[in-house]
Amino acid sequence: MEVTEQKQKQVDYEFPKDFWWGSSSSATQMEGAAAMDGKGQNIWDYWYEQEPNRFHNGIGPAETSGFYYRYKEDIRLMKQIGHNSFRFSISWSRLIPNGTGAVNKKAVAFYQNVIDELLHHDIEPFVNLFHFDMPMSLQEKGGWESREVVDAYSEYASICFELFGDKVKKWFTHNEPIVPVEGGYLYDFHYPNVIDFRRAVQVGYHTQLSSALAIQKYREQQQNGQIGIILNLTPSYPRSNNPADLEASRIADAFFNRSFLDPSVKGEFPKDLLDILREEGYMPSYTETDVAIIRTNTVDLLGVNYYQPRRVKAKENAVHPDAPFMPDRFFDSYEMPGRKMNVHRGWEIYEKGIYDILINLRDNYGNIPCFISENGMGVEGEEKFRDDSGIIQDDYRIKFIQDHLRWTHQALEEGVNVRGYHLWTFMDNWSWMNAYKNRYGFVSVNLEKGGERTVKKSGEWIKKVVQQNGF
Ligand code: BGP
Repeated sequence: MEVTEQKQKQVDYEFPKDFWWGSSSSATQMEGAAAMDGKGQNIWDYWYEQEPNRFHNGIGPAETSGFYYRYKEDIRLMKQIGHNSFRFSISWSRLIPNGTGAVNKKAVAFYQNVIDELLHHDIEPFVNLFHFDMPMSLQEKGGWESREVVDAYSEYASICFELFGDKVKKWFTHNEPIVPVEGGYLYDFHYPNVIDFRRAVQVGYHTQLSSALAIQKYREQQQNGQIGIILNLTPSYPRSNNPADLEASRIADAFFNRSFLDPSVKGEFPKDLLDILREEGYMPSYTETDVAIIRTNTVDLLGVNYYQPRRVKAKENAVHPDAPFMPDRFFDSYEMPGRKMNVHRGWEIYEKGIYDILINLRDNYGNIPCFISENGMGVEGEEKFRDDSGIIQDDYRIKFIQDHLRWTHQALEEGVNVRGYHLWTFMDNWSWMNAYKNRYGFVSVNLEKGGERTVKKSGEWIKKVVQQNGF
């Protein structure tokens, strides 16, 4: 009786038994050792060599957070703060330095050690195959624009399943596949810094095809695990219910969400997106055989990344007839007055977005098994929150997580098949052009002190949440 009362008082939001608690990360952002032990260059290593000025404070991907050397200490800390699962990615250019051909034995040993170490601590490895890091030798062959590179990826995926599939039972083909399309081929924030809608469409289509091919390979190997994809399903909220705003949001959603969500879960691209591509003359080159592969190889499991909403409105001004074709031809972004902000990162906070995504998956995507694979709060200058005892007092992050977990819990109560919550990220890491500007971790990485790890207040807090399976 007493115990029940105490439990009731402690936990207002109880999560299902076996809920996945943990965090997510990526190879380029945390391994470091970018030129060590035979790793080949990827597009980040190369781009940094060419234009170091494009990275915050000129810090490149060479020595990010040092997980390559310190993985044992880091995994111990994961255990300490209660993780039962952890997502990382394999660096394609570490495993297969030229993208195809010889496998790097030192890389095999490293990933094997990481997997063993996680399992030793009862932390389930969730392994992602591609997190923005195309091997440079394959970028030189056209990257995702090239059908040959799609085959190279499917070969790489197959090698990963053979090497690690006996122990890894959760696989992901891509993280946020729309981002390299946007960054590399539309808006100039990833290498190869192309701005060309036609090429962007080809890249997107080939990426989706590569995912389906990897799924096919995985099923052929019959390893009794699950394979999925991780998508940033940022909802597109219209400014108003005016039909022009609604239309703007529908089209933004087709370009940025349903473009990967529909083929990944349903095996087909959204009709309204295809209509636009056909009408405007931007269909990618494809074969019926490949389309059939996409149709039949859909995911078992979906990872949902959510940080902030996208708000859109109808175009304020007509587009110049000679302007190059861009998705933004159909909508403008909209800053909602009175919106709540994470002032430390300049992103809106809208917790209910996480619920809206989950309900959409329940109602329109067959209630597919899913989990929150990234959510988190970036903070610039977080060192200022370190107190005299050396701990970062990140109460704002605890509040952010609580508020998103409440909506996740609500979705669970309403029957959504949501299986877990992973924070971005375990420890502060390097982030693409922003380098170490925004900190996200449960654990701080003090760059001034040789990367010293210290658990933040949020790390202590999550430990309790996991112990109680709720808060
Ligand atoms: C997500 C990516 C992560 C990470 C995060 C934070 O979209 O999947 O890799 O970069 O964004 O980004 P930033 O450091 O730019 O705030």
